[in-house]
Amino acid sequence: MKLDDITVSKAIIEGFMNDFLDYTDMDVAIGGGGPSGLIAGYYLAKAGLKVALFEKKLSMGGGMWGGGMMFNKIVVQEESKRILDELGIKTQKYEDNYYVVDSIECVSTICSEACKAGLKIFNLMAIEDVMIREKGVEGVVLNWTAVEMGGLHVDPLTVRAKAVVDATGHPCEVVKIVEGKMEAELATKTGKIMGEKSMWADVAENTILENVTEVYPGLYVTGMAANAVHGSPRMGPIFGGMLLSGEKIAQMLIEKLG
Ligand code: 48F
Repeated sequence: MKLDDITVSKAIIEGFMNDFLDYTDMDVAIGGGGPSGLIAGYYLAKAGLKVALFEKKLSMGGGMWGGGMMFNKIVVQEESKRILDELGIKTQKYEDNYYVVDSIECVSTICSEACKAGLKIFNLMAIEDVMIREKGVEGVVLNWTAVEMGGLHVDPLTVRAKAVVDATGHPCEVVKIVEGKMEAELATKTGKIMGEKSMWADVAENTILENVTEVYPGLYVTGMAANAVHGSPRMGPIFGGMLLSGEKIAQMLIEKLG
């Protein structure tokens, strides 16, 4: 078959533009493609909601690829193992309640299953602002990561969503944007971002599910962002809370949005 480079270009441009246009309006916009954002996207898409995930880096997976201190294994506890079983990810029992998982298999499979379920992923794009209207947060403002990296003065574009999920991990970037711009208080004990506390897996993993909340009308937190916003500890390379909090935010939004 004779190949034409221009046809290759046109196929890519048209394919991307069709997707991007389609997702100027959606049910749920997720910021961050770490484990919590991907799991949230998987369950939301599986339930038939129109959901896109915006990840500022080239690849999905956030802090999961690197395991613990670059040993590419992660640990999950019994309570979350069923999610990995559902996705067909191998777990190896260590002792008691602990299972060891290959972080590469884990990230790549979650990502693949989420895409197959219907999650639309846009990588290399960052949420740099939010659209706030009468009801609260009603969309996100996007720009290419390269614009920020290059220090270029380029205006962003806005897309509409019925709900926005901050899954940006430790920096809780989307909530930080809202906190910085609004006089209204966040739905936390102090009305502000409380900040994550020092590593304590037991407390962190046991408080994360109650931290999965709507922190401002239309804006929800999951994953490490939930613990950072509500002032709970970090947990390091144990990932059950990330999986379960992704599942929980999906359940909340499926119930709310139908
Ligand atoms: O940090 P990350 O993996 O978040 P998570 O899902 O999981 C946390 C764990 O990895 C680990 C932990 C677990 O035990 O403590 O740290 O809560 O993934 C967050 C993703 O969000 C992206 C970032 O590149 C990363 O891949 N991100 C951050 N800011 C933005 C963003 C932004 N403004 N727009 C889009 N993506």
